[in-house]
Amino acid sequence: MRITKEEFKQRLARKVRNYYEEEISEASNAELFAALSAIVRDGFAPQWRRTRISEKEQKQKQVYYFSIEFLPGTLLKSNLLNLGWLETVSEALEDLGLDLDTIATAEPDMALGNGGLGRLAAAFMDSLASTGYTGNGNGIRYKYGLFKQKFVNGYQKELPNDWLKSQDYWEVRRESKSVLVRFGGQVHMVDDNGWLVPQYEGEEVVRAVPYDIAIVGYQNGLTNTLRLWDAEIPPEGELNYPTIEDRRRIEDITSILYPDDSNYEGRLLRLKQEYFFTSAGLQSILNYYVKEIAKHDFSELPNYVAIHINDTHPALAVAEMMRLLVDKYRVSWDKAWNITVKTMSYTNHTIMQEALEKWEISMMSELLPRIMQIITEIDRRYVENLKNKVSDEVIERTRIIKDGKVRMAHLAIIGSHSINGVAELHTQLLETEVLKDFYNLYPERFNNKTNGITLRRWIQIANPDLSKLLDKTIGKEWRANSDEMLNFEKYLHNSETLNSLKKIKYDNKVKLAKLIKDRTGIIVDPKAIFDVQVKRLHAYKRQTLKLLHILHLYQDLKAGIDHPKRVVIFGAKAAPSYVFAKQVIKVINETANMINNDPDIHDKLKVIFLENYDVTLAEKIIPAADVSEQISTTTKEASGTSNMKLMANGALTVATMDGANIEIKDAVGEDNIFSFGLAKDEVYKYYASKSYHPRNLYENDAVMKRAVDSLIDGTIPNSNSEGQALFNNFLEDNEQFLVLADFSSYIKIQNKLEQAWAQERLWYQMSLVNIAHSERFDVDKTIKRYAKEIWHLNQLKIEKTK
Ligand code: BZD
Repeated sequence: MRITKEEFKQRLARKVRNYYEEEISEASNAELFAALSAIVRDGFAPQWRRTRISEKEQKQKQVYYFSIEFLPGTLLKSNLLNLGWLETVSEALEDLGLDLDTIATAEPDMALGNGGLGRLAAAFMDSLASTGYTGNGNGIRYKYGLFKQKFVNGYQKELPNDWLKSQDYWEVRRESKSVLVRFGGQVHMVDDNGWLVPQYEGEEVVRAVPYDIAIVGYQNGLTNTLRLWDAEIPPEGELNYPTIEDRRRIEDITSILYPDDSNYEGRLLRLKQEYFFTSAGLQSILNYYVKEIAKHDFSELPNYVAIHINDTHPALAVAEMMRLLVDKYRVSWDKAWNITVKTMSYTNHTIMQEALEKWEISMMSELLPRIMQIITEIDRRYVENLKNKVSDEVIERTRIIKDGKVRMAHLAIIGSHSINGVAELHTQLLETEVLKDFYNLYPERFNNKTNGITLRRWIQIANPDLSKLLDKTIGKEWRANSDEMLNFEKYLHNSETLNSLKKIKYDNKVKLAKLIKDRTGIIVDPKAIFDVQVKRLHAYKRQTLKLLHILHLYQDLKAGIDHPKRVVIFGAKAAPSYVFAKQVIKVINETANMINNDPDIHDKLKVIFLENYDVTLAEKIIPAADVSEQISTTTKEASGTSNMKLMANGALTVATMDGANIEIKDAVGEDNIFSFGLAKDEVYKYYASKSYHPRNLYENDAVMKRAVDSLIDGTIPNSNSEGQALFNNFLEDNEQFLVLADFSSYIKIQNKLEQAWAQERLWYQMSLVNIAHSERFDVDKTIKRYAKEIWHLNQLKIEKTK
């Protein structure tokens, strides 16, 4: 549905009058946002309805993406873009003396995720709709999103993120679709006409109420649904006379998002969350299937439904599906198992041991007694089946239940027909190292799906000037079909284009410099190299290596050795309980303070750690980056996605050969990336032989020693104990992230980068190549591979709106 400027202005005036009895000129920013988002909602409502009707009519197979995190950020501009209204609305507002960007600041950032995993889930939602598939998200409507980060004396403090405090404008409560989820109590199996059915006693009943969020496809008339579940007191009859304590206990289930990324904490409430949204989602899927598709013929289920398990948090889906099919719908175990495996697929996001979920049997039996019985039976049959086929060792290594614990990855793998990693190297490591036994058992289940990013958000919305340059050079087609971006490479020797690229980057840097000044009071020179590392704070991501480089530059400058001007920009949250990560934040903040206030340094080097990195802030930093730091210990970063966003905006990558960095290098060629560091085999050699002795490196390298010593010799004020902690960590025998092992190679590549920076034309040529080849990481390509190779979906036929 098209809209003209005049129509839009009229609608806005009407909404503001209806809602607030005001004229546009009197409305506050928040009121304008409310009115504008209501117009957008009216805009997609008809196609949302039409999509639902078409689904019922066409009965196409649908995928349900189960994820404990979704991190969409804000939705106003992306909904406008996807409706095809962005330009018109932005211009109409300008006519009225208003600014869309200002109005958009009233929208809270929907931070229902920690980092890459949650952001990927949100990108997949946008992409499924935009590529024309019917895909549904299934997750949790957390009352409090990821904490807001503040720095106090250089330390991270966490503040609650009460994002629902102002009304949420995008969700629709669908009470009629509520289901009940049961926890605890006792189960007894009783005979009912020859069928053993569970009888529950003393269990806690929780009502799961869905809130649906529209996911508007990119100018294709399709609108999908992201369904987030809220935990509420059950209706009377299930729980009579609830006390305040009952209410609190139930509401707690969906109260907070666990702020741990790449780490596992075996807490009861987390297990409750996992079962809550998994059970609610599956019940509602099967309700729909029974009503709309095939009554009670479940053998057809895999032809209509695909369920994706995003990391192991929803892995209970395997057991819950069995429970529903066997107990509720009375399908035989063998049939039900066959249906379950054909329906489920699973993505692994990490090879780090500390992130792999393992639940105590005792905890699971108490909270989910029937589910624990079912998992025990799945495990028993698994062992039974493999006896005499493979060695007992392999069985013991791969079975679900081991040493009093339920291994969730094993449940997901045994219960799925597809298991994928998120970048080529990562999948290869799953096959050859981490899940080797499973790969030998089920090689056909393993496949790679390299991650992707929504170019719509990261170029079209975040970088409008670059978008216009692409339109002007290669035409507008790239906006719908990213293959076209490769044509940008034809402009490699076109001076006008290179100059435009330079100007666009400069203008974006001026804007970011202003934001930095507003937020920190620090003035940075937009002519300096903007060197960016934005991602969660984690030892394996090695913000520490960047810190050592900063200290090295500082000492050089103090000693009169010159370097090009550089502004190092960090954005990173640490898990509240992750002591080392918080120590790193403190040391970086104190280092920044020291350098930024040193009159000898002036503006040759600035270090900016921006608070509260989130999707909204990313949209401002990424278009202004010259350099993208992707420096994780090789083998540790499953894929990375900020690497893709930054290259798409023309930043040049400094990269270890880890995760998707390898594929970026492959796409742009080795002359257009700065790669360094240990190779995979060298890393594994260190691990296997336990022969990494960083102290030797440190004693024999004066440059390294000078940087590392500055952590403990009083150079950096106010951070003695934290500096000491970092120092000790770097020098520990067999330190697992190999920071010092990569130090000198990192310094060398940074020197090479400085030389490239001096050759301006060459720099922007490299930048141009990176932009052109970012098409390879378009999430729509990723999603089409999932749709074809894992979920076996067809596109929904829907009339394109006029
Ligand atoms: O997933 C990340 C990986 O570290 C990245 O390499 C990868 O690009 C993305 C997307 O595939 N993993 C996470 O973000 N993990 C978590 O956020 C997480 C959250 C809760 C518990 C465990 C892990």
